[in-house]
Amino acid sequence: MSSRPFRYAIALGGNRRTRWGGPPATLHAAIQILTAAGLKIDRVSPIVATPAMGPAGRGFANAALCITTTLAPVDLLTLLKRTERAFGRRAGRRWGPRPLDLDILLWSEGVWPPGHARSAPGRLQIPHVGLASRRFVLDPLVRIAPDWPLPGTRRTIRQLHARAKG
Ligand code: A4P
Ligand code: MG
Repeated sequence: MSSRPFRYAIALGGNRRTRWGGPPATLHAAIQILTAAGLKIDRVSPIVATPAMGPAGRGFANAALCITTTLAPVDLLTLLKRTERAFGRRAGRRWGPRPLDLDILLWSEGVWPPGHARSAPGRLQIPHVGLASRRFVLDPLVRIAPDWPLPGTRRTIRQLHARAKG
């Protein structure tokens, strides 16, 4: 593991009650638990209510974070998956209802895996594949990282947000 600090943008989403409360309270609790796990939380977006995209049913709460950590991408993903499980997330239908979804959107070093535009299906890929087109990701992210450029393009999050369909 590297000791160099990296910056990441992370997406949070959920549309099920947990023992912490409804989706917004659950996202607040998740941010506290990620802080306790050692991530330095630099910026927190507002928590927004969004209509479900796809077959997930009821509406979601979504948010985004900018963080700093020495964890490499795969180690950060392990921490995020462990946190999802602590909130009752179970492997199941892809895109199904979920108490907590934590996705890595961006990191300071550009793309992951390094030097590859695409990784194998199901394997970690940064930027997240849905980042550029999803309003429920871009709406919170533009509030905290408008000038972050999408690797491999000249476009910023602000520009992607302006182009994303409603
Ligand atoms: N994976 C690959 N790249 C990444 C990354 N950058 N960050 C892999 C996190 N994980 C990544 O993820 C499936 C696999 O993607 C994992 O093995 C991981 O290694 P998952 O979280 O287990 O499954 P998922 O959440 O069902 O898939 P995914 O792709 O995360 O779903 P999405 O794209 O997050 O969509 N509507 C609203 N309004 N708000 C939402 O938040 N979310 C979804 C789920 C659908 N509709 C929604 C929302
Ligand atoms: Mg996910």
